[in-house]
Amino acid sequence: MNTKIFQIKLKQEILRHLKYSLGKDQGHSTPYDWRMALSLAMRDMVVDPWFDSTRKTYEANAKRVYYLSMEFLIGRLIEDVAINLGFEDVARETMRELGQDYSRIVANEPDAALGNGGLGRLAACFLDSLSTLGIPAYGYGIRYEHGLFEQHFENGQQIETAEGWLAQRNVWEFERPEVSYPIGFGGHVSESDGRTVWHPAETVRAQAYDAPTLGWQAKWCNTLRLWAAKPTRKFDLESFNRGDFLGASAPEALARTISRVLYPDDTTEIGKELRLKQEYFFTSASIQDLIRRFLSTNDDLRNLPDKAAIQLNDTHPAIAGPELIRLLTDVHDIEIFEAIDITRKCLGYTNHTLLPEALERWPEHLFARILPRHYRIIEIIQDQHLKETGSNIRIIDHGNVNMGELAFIMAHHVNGVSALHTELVKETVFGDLHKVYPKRIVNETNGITPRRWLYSCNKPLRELINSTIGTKWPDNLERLKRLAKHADDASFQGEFRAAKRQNKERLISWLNERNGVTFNPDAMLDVQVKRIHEYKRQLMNLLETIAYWNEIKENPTKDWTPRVKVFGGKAAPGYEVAKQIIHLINDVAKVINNDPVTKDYLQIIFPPNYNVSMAEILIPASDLSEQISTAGKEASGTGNMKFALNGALTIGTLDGANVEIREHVGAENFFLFGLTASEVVERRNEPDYARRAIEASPRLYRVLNQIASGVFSPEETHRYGSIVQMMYESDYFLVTCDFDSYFDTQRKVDEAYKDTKLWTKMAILNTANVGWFSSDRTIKGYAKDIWHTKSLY
Ligand code: 4GP
Repeated sequence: MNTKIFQIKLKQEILRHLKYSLGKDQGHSTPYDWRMALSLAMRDMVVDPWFDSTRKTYEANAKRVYYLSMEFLIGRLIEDVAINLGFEDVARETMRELGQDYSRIVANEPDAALGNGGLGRLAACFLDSLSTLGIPAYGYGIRYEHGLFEQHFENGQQIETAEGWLAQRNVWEFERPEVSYPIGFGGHVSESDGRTVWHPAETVRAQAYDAPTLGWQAKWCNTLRLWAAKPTRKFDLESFNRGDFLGASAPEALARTISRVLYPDDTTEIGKELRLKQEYFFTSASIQDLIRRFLSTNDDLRNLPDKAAIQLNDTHPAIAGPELIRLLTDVHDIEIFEAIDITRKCLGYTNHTLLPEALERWPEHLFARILPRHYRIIEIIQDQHLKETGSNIRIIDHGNVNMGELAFIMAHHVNGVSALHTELVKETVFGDLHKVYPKRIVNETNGITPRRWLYSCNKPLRELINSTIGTKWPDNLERLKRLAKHADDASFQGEFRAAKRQNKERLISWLNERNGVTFNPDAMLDVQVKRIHEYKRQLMNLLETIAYWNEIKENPTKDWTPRVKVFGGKAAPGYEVAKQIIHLINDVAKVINNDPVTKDYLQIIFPPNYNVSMAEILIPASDLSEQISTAGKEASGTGNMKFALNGALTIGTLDGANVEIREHVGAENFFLFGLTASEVVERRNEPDYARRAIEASPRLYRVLNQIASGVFSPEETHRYGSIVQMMYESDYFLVTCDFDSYFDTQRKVDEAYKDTKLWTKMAILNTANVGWFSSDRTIKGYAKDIWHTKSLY
């Protein structure tokens, strides 16, 4: 369609929605109304590609991917949809004609934050790639009323408040009251006439809400189907008439509890029962739904594996195995061992972490009480596994039901998310099972969608790339390699730097407006954004910052490289050490940012409430990417890929996907430091390794003393005593052992930054060489190795 005509049509549609969908007069419309009207007009344009894709899938009776995930960290959608439809400029211009500022309207959209971090964002990138590649797929998850908590700082400490994305209408979704399934909990199991029957004590309904997920250039569109919990009995009129108003609404309130909040990860003190119910709730609904879809065009459930590839995003939906077996046997009369076999052919399982505390285990008594039928099925799966393999690895062990073992035993493939992580999965968490099933574990290194993480979030660089190598790269990211030959070219370098500068200026005005903070755009922007966790070592970054501050103070006239250190991230509400680290960062920032001697060289910024939208502003502006986890602990990382793609250099350990990023960009374009995964394991066996490392490092010793003596917390000198003590006495994540190597490497970073030409060349070579980390490549890997699905166009 000609752009002008398109613009006229879009304008008409926006005005029509304003009037007829929102009931608003143009003269009295608020920015909210305009955003809704624009979004609804855009949503209409997605419906045809969506229907076409569904129709083609049914016509081909094609195999579908079902991606089951407790988390989808989606972020905002207006821009995403606009770029996929190819009408970003039209939308901007149309809004301008209507007297509205498109950028402001877009920025008003709340983030759909239905996830905690990497795992949830990966699921969102995968939806994007599945649609871009034309692979029929459903994302299945929970429509939480409250997404990830909002973070505020009060006196430097994290305060959490409930997030409320659904307080405003979620325009992208279609409510499906007619698609709902009963989900049972508790009760007992009986046998009659050779049939096993589960009689749940409590039942809720899972009701579907569908959001179309559009691919690049709108060639394909899949569905994200999220389940909301509803009561089976709406309202207790009898109680109401008796005057018991609260009691009358109890069934609804109780049912809704299940889809009310996203659990923050990393905590152990969770409402275990509710979390287990959440997992079963969305998994059961999804399995019932995919069986119904299969049976609408096929008759024999024995063929389900030809039509359904079910991917478990971590163990959270691991109950899918027993649930599918239950439905196949109890409802569809398939013999149980055959049902186990069919189920295994459908399931794949992705592991995302080696942290032992993150591997889900349910107390046996709790599990058996909530899911008595599944408990029995798991006993049968376990018996079969023990008999057939001679292995002694049990699913039910020491009073726990181990979801990792269950997922492993019930999946035809198990994958890790980076080459190193996959090897460690084979050696550690699933070492014994790997020996029994040596072909089961495969690697699928993570990826990121270049549509959101470059094309949309970094317009200056996008334009430069387009004008240098053409416009075919967003769905073929390895084409960025063509930039490499311009890496030394002075004029290209100048434009590359100008793009970075524009992004920094955008960040400055955003920070200024939001937090009243600004920074020197010539300074190196050094960024660590991710969940706050001891293994990610924000603490080491901070200790190094203090050491650098000390050096500058001692010799203030030296030619220091100015740095702005940005931290961003949330700590799980129950994770005390992580919360203390946040407090310490804010305390240190207060002192350093007010030091007149160092202020031209060093600044710390910690904007609260890091989320997807903040990442989209921060990452394109960054010069240095901090990927400094203890080797062997970060399964992959995906932030590392986003930074490199946007031309930031990495300072990092040989951990997760850093290893592969370094291979792709070249060792000379990556700042490596620290112990390797195997050295970490060895070092932990050495007696008193932390104390010895501190004693060997006068710099570190001094920094720890400063913290311990209250330099950064004069009002409460012992505030961080326990952190310092932990550094001396345990330091499980080896901050002390890697500190000197990290500090020295940071000084090499300083030197490199001074050499503008060299730095720019390295940055260009990062962008040029990380095309392999597109999630399109990752999804092609899953499709070929695990799902055996094809693109339908
Ligand atoms: C994360 C891992 O910590 C991260 O390394 C990885 O890139 C990401 O999954 C995606 O695979 N894990 C989680 C989690 O977010 O909740 O376990």
